[in-house]
Amino acid sequence: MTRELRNIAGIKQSTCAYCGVGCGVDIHQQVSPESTQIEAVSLQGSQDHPANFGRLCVKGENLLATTSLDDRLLYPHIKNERVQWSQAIEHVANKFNDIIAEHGPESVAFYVSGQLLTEDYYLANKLMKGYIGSGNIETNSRLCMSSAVAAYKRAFGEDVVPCSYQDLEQTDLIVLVGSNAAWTHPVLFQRMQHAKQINPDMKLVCIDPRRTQTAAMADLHLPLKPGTDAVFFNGLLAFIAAANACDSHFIQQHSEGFEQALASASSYTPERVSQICELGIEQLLDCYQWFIESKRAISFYSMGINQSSTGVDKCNAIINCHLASGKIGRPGCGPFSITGQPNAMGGREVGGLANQLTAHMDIENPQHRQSVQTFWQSPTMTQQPGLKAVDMFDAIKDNKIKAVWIMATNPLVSMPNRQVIEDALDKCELVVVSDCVATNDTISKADVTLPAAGWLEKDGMVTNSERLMSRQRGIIAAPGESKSDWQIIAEVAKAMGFSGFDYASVADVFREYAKLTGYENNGERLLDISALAQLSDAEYDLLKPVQWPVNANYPNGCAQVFSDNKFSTPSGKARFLPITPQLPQAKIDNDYPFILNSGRLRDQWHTMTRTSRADALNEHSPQPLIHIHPKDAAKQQIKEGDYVEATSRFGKLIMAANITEDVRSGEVFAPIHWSRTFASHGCVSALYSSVNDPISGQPELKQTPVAIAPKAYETYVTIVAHSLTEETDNLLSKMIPERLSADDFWLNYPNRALQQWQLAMNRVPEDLLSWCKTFLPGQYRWLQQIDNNTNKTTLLAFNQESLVFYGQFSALPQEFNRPWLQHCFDQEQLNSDDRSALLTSMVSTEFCLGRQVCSCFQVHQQTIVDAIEQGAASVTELTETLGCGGKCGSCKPELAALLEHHNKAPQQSLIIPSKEVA
Ligand SMILES: Nc1nc2c(c(=O)[nH]1)N[C@H]1C(S)=C(S)[C@@H](COP(=O)(O)OP(=O)(O)OC[C@H]3O[C@@H](n4cnc5c(=O)[nH]c(N)nc54)[C@H](O)[C@@H]3O)O[C@H]1N2
Ligand SMILES: Nc1nc2c(c(=O)[nH]1)N[C@H]1C(S)=C(S)[C@@H](COP(=O)(O)OP(=O)(O)OC[C@H]3O[C@@H](n4cnc5c(=O)[nH]c(N)nc54)[C@H](O)[C@@H]3O)O[C@H]1N2
Ligand code: SF4
Ligand SMILES: [Mo]
Repeated sequence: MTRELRNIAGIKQSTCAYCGVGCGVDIHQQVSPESTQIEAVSLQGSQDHPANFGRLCVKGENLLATTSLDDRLLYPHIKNERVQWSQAIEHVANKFNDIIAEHGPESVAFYVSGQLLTEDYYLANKLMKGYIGSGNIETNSRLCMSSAVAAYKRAFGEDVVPCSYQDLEQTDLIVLVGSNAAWTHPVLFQRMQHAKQINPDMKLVCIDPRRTQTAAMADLHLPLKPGTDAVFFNGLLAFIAAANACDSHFIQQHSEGFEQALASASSYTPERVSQICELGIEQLLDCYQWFIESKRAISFYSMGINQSSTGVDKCNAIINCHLASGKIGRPGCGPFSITGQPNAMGGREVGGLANQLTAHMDIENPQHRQSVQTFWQSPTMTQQPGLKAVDMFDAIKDNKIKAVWIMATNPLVSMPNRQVIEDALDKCELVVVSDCVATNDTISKADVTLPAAGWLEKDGMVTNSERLMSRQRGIIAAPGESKSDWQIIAEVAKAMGFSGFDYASVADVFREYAKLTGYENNGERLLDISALAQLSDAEYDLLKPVQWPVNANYPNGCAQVFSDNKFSTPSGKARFLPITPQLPQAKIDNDYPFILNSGRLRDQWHTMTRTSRADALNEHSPQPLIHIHPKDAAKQQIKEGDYVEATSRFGKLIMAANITEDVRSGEVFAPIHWSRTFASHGCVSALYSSVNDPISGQPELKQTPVAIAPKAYETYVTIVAHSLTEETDNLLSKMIPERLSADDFWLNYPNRALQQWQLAMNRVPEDLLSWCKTFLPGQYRWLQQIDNNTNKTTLLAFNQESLVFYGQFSALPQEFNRPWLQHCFDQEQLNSDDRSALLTSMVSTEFCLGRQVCSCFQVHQQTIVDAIEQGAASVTELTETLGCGGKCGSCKPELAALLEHHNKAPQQSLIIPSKEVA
């Protein structure tokens, strides 16, 4: 086996911290001349990493900026008091032990994350299931992958992703379902684009109610009615059968349940599907026809499928079509569930979900429980699955669970129905949070905070969407007293009195896990990496990316699983599932007549704890916008840029309106990234109910009924201030939210050099100058300009001649020109033209460039439009002229959309515009 990794002096390879694509990154390191510590100087995509072959998206390109020490959690704290590690560990261990002694093992829980590394995850699971003896270890992957996991298990007998990225280059058709890969898995999307260039006959279909950038780049966009995907795929199954396009040999020899599945699907004629899904019949038939005509096809699905109260059925409806047409187990084929988090897959392997054991063993199988207990030589073993995420937080709220340890996730923001989560954490006797940052919403509820080493500082394994295991490498020293999660877990376990947690290194933990995958496996489970159980520390350190299984049969890993058509079910056959499609439980009515959809933006990651640190990533979508169809906006009397309040039965949000035909009428969309840390009313998940899939427990996070209305305030305020000192920064962040009433609005734009706030209030401060001065105590020169015509007051403060504070109060919402203000603050002596322009809000036109489209080269929309008008006719020409799209390529879909919008077809591909459906 070749395990040698290129380890050129000065360059070390690691894996990107973000999405499940799992791109390799080469880090250029050097010894810092000042501190003599190793520092990372620059980074680039690894040319030889099979996930990306050198490519990175914009988030990956900006990874190094996220390792700054601003707002890092550096020391352990109990009740906000800094303590020694020994005190913190003892406190957590004693409290867990006391609560378990009094109330039993089910009274405690861990809530962990697909952003832990495999070794961290493995130990957390081992401690809870085999030592504490409860199944109550749950993970944010419940919100993300659990429907896909359950469906694979139902169909294949095991949670095995049957595809590899190289399949994307060897296929004739990719159907993206509920995936905005252009933004969420950009490097894979670029691979698809590249494959299309090589094979112009290859087709991309995008099934998404919204016209996303992915949809805009597809050959066919099917903007189906939200939640009707199972109808669509039942229809496809019936169509395959009716067209005699079944693979009868596969069905007969290698599968079971076809007849029943077809019986459930046969009434879904194309006409009926077109009616229920609200799709044009021609478009629908095009897609169905392409599927049966294509020798090879991949369904590439993600959150639009999984985050549903019937997500498991939807996944199986997709899998059924692949089984029926024999499009599985061979190159270029398969139902490809794409993972979100960098190590969601690793979590699935080690049994991070409450209803799993470890190494794909079954928690409800007594033999498997015995095997794992024997292997661990552990004192106990949970006899039952633990509580799934929604039930777990309910149990905390009901005081059944009295201690919870949250690692690497921010559930107050990401779980549905925030009020329940907030109540639960308020009531819980002990909330421990391990995180890298000092501030996030969940940390505000913690009794104990434990500083975790983060990306680039910690070592371990991650598995990407195609079962490829890659090393994340600790290259720089962990700051302050932060430690790797596996070390923290092992220390708490030992302090609780358990043996079995003495590991000399992270490689030691990995070897144990690798060995367990082969233990009493007997070929029953494909997840077998036992060939890696003997790695020396040095070999582990140099391990090259490898796809599991990695065992005696596949010593170098295996890209194509199921090529022998043997599945992990008792019969060895794949299973069809009969699917009866259900609509979302979220139903509109007169009070809540719109469906709120939620999802991701290109340059932000989840609750922004990482991406907000990289200024380059904060310009593409600086504020959260709620997308509303023009018809609905007219009906609700909402204009572009108005503040809009969206209210559900569970919560409300306030965001500015973006009126666009990209969403269907009747549906609004909001991004998931803003939390209470960055905005007063930006938390979208708060509006969702706890309704979840009865099999997987995955919450219905794509549909919730809402009412929308414009929201007017007495006064709209912009505040921009220099980050003069930590004190002035803290003053603003603390005082602004405190000064405002619960109904007022505030938004804090992340930026490292400038504090930037937008407020909207119902009470106008009597004396604006004194109001502003309280944010900036000290000797500054203040200027005030009142414009009675426009009802605007502008206040400036200067330190000598340099601008340190800008405040504007207005009776109407104001455009906030960030590049212009930045330009003014950047001057050591503010020139007089800029000063009067600031006082009169006459923004110099050179700064009126619209949104930043390309984050790598900071190219704004107007510049691109100008270039198009001057003749640039393709993405390549735009790149040649302006640079945009020439580095990471994440903005290419937007460039193509701008070209299309300005009447220049971006490529030969036929783009069918989204059809508006009443
Ligand atoms: N930039 C960025 N990339 C990320 C992340 C991030 O935070 N930021 N997070 C990562 C993670 S953890 C995940 S899980 C992935 C998620 O990756 P994706 O699943 O691609 O992302 P989402 O934006 O959540 O949702 C995808 C699409 O589902 C659509 N949708 C909504 N309802 C339906 C429906 O009923 N049917 C269909 N067919 N589609 C529907 C939405 O309109 C949306 O465009 O992204 C990963 N990559
Ligand atoms: N409405 C709605 N809600 C959603 C979704 C949606 O589409 N719509 N998507 C859901 C999905 S798919 C997901 S994956 C979740 C994501 O939601 P979360 O997982 O809650 O969001 P993150 O911001 O990624 O939180 C990760 C936390 O871990 C910390 N962290 C990073 N690295 C480490 C580490 O090495 N160790 C430790 N201890 N901490 C670390 C970060 O600072 C951060 O605070 O949101 C879910 N919620
Ligand atoms: S696609 Fe982007 S975010 Fe995902 S792993 Fe690659 S570089 Fe990181
Ligand atoms: Mo996710």
